[in-house]
Amino acid sequence: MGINYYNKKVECASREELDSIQLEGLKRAVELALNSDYYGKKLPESGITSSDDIKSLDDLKRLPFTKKNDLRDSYPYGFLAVDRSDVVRMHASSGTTGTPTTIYLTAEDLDRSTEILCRSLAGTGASSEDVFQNMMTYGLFTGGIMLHYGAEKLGMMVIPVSSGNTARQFKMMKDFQTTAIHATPSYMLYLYSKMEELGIKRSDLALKRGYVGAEPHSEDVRKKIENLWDIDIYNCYGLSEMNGPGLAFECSYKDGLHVWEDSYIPEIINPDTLEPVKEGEYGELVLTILHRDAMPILRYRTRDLTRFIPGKCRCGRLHRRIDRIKGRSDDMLIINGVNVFPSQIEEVIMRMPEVGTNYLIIAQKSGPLDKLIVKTEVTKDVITDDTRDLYSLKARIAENLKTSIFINPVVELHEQGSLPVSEGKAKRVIDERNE
Ligand code: DLL
Repeated sequence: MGINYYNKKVECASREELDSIQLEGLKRAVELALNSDYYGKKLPESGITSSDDIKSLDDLKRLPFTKKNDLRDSYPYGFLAVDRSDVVRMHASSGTTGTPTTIYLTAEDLDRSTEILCRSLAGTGASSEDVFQNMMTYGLFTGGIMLHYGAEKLGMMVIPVSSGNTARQFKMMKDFQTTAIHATPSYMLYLYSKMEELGIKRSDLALKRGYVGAEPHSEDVRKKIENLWDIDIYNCYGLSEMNGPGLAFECSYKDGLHVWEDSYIPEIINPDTLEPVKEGEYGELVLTILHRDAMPILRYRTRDLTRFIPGKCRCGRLHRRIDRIKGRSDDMLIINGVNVFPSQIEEVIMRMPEVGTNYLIIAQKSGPLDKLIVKTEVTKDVITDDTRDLYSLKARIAENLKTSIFINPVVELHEQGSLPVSEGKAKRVIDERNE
């Protein structure tokens, strides 16, 4: 397999080189952070008054964690570390409730962020030969415009179509012979389910690869998308507080997501004890951004659950890899006392060929007990006149789920295309118990 680098020097840096880049970056981030109202007060409480207090990477542990609420409470400018006039871009989180969290970038910050996206895309084999259709929402959300910049700088021809309008997406894919797509995994599945209805044949399209992110998805969903579309799918992770997509990205080996360690320091902690977990164990990802002068954030608790993948990747990059996000520490459902992650349910159902491209998980109260309802779409050929087939499929799905999550769910089967779809991130879990 050919390996493509965009910035070989940094991508193939040795561990010692990466450690030294990180130490310099951390010192710089701390120095700048002290200029902000928030860290100007917060860091001295931990005995940090200048970057000279950071002598080794071990000193990271002396820094306080930062949480989403800290960002909210300091809205709008409490984390700003440079003059407002040096800021060229802001973004805001996609949160639907309360005060948004915002980020700021200088022109240099934006260049650095764009550069790591070039590395991420090039690492999957993308080049100026590609026509890149960006189906992520443009606007305050980082998903659209940030990856747009990376793709454009790499020389891909970018179609900034944004999300939604499935018929137009297909028209552009066909007319411009799009070779690469960026979309949520749920939208990639939805798009496929609409292809026939919109009169498009796979052979009309030139698609080769897709970048998916912005929402949790299992390995089985990746395989499903790859098989349906007959393309390569790469996982792209990020969050708005850390400049959005691509802070961790799969290379052509698709064996975990490399975190660009010259720009971020990743830690994985036990969310209860706040101590690091053992190498290879799951915990909460904590990130420190090193290359954003306008707004450093130190030790940000992402709430995302993952683990470091031990060992080295075959691609030669030593930037550590995280596993695909298993879920968020705050999206776990507790059903009659049993912890269930939506990702466990997805894994089971998406492995079954009869299951279609969309599903919905609902938790309800049933008297004093909890009830878990799993609604899944099924493929067209499953719907026959013989209801016995449907009963047996329902029973098999319930049985498979029971084996994995230790709970007996109520399974409902729905026709392809009948469950709700959202334009941005899929909303697949509805907890009606507290409404
Ligand atoms: O979703 C940034 C992004 C855009 C990433 C496009 C990738 C592609 P937020 O709206 O702030 O930013 O949401 C961040 O989405 O904390 C995760 O819980 C989840 N998430 C993002 N990417 C992945 C992924 C963008 N590849 C939150 N796998 C994060 C699983 C993901 N979850």
